[in-house]
Amino acid sequence: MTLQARPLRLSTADAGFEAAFQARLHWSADTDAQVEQAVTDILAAVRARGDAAVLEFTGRFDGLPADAMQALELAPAELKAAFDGLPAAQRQALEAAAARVRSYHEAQKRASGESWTYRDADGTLLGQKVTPLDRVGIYVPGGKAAYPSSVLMNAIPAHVAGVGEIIMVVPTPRGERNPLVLAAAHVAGVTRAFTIGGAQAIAALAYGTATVPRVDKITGPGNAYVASAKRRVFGQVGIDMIAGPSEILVLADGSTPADWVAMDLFSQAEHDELAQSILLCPDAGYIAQVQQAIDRLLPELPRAAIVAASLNGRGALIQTRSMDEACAISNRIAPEHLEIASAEPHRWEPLLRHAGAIFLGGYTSESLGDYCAGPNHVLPTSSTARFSSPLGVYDFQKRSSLIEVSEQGAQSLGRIASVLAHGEGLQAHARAAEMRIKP
Ligand code: HSO
Ligand code: ZN
Repeated sequence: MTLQARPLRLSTADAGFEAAFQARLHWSADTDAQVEQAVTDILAAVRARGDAAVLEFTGRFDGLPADAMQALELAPAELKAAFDGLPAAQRQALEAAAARVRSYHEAQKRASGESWTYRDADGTLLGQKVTPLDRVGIYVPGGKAAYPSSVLMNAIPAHVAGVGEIIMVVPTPRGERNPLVLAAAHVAGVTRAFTIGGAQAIAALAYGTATVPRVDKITGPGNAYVASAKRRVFGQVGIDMIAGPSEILVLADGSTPADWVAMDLFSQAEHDELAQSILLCPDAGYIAQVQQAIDRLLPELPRAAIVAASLNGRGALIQTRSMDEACAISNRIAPEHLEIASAEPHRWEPLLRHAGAIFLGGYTSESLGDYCAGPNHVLPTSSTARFSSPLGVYDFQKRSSLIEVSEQGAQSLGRIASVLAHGEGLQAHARAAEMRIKP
């Protein structure tokens, strides 16, 4: 049987457009009650019994029996050996990608990650002091979604931010280690690494055990158990975000070869049956060309079945009345990745307000952003680009306010504070301010 991928064809001029469009966008992050219960039990067990519980779950879920946690720690020398053992082309590609990701995040730090102060006319000093987190945990999925590129994207901004210790956890079911993941950890500056995963790894990082140090924040993607555990430990530790399936939206004016666009739609579809790939274009003839390219190119892909499931279940090729209308619809979708496959990308970019990352022009394949352009590939999904941002240096820093009131400042500020404190009925506040006012 030959596989077919037929994304839903819609036109904004059709009467049924709105309902069909809404139905296609809908995605629910509802978690399964069974997953929730299992995670509750795992978190409680690790909290109560530490290493012993982590070892037990790792044996049960990953088939990795060990009688001491030390057996599940990867020494820095093992990470380095994994790197040294790679073919030269892979070593060079990892290093080249890491260097670009590092310089992008260094620029990000210079632009918005530095401390600042200013002085009022009365000599009062005000400012903000930026401090890196002491210790962070990075979750790296095993198996199907083991991405060395994600190790770089999580660990490098932490390193650039100046985080003291970066603890990586990665499940290795039946002891199968992914050498590229370990090598990426070496390149990205991971401090310690453990071959543990699932909710038990999140619990170990959040609560700490005798062996796994307790971290201040946990970042990185994971399956439903990991996502649920991250939600539950939030508050005790920071978390980055809860990522949904990958998404790509291509806004096309017909000037980019249809094959390129078809392959870009495939590139996110191949991540997951639930990934979403959408094309918005005013030209019906071009949309037909993209569908033909899909038909022709799909059978060549090893992951054709996943791509077809994703495109048939969640994909869409949408004809709009104009490029302006395409931009308006894109803003409603707020996609994770937005490609402007246009001869005039800078004409449309100012109209685009909500997207995790914007790729301008026909040469800018989203795939380059996934690996090596420089910006982070951990991006807000499921419309959360309306209010959140890519993972960045700022996620590994926090800010403290700085206030130094001068003798003169204490006079004028004291009078304002005193009035407001009396208004709130807080006497001690009022007096603390008044005591510093000279009679
Ligand atoms: N596109 C993914 C990241 C990734 N792609 C890793 C390839 N490897 C984030 O949505
Ligand atoms: Zn990708």
